[in-house]
Amino acid sequence: HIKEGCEAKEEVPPESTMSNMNPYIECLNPDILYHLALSTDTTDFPKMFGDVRFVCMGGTAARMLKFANFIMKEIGLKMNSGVKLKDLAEDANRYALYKVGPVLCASHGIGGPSISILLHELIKLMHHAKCQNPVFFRMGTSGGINVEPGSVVITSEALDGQLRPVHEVVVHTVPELRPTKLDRDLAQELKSLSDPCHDGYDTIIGKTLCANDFYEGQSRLDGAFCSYTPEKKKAFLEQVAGQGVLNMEMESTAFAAITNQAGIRSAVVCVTILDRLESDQITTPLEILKEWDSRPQTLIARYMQKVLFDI
Ligand code: R2B
Ligand code: URA
Repeated sequence: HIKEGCEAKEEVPPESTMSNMNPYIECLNPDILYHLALSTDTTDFPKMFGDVRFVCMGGTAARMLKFANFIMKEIGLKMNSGVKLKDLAEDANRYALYKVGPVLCASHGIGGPSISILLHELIKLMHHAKCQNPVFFRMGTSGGINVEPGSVVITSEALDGQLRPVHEVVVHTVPELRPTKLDRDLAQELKSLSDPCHDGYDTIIGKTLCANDFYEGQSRLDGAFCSYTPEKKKAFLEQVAGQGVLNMEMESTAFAAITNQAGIRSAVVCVTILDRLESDQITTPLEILKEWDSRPQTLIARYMQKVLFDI
């Protein structure tokens, strides 16, 4: 018989902090995260992913492997140095997934549909792992508008191709418009960690236009087809620049809307690799592009170091 007030406290792990989760997930036994080749019956999610505090996403597997190795050094997981990182989703052959201590790194491919599938599965992963308040980042490349190439843009607001701050999901033939809300404080905090004089490039906050295509969707004149004139292109770019749009890419609305729906703090940080008022083709040498590619990574690493080590 245990005396009142002396009961041994059982350690019950808290539930995940994800909001608005699909109630039917609880009926799945197992839940198969098909595109990550992970399943709740073969992986102990709380044990393997329960300590994740940051989820970083970028377009390609190579960029995310580079980032995972970089962050391993930056957050001082020295015991792992020399260890080859394993792609935890390699069996599915779709996205790459690397874990470095509290940082999960995933490649998302190109466009809204691709990042949307990954986000569904990563948010379920967070939920099954009972993760607490993870912060999500998208780090990528973009086309700048009237912005010096090589600058870093932190997105204040993600707009779709119709300049609406929404991500459209068609459900049963009906378009549902989900708000693309990003965390303002996180964007400001990231910007405060930039140092233009020392970095040698600018880091600016502004709106991002998210297109469903790289060519006509971004008013390029170099696609296989083109249904407008150079004058119309110029007028369009100047119009969106006038509305505060600094860059164009292809995933920010889905990323912002889906993380917002799950109650996850998130930020989009993209380097601009050309000025779309000057050109459409990307002629910058690969070596320079590689260096530019690492700029969003550097900023996000500074943020993680600050949060983890309070420096
Ligand atoms: C930026 O670059 C890719 C297209 O080249 C796309 O994923 C994006 O958002
Ligand atoms: N990514 C895009 O989507 N557009 C660009 O112009 C460059 C990178």
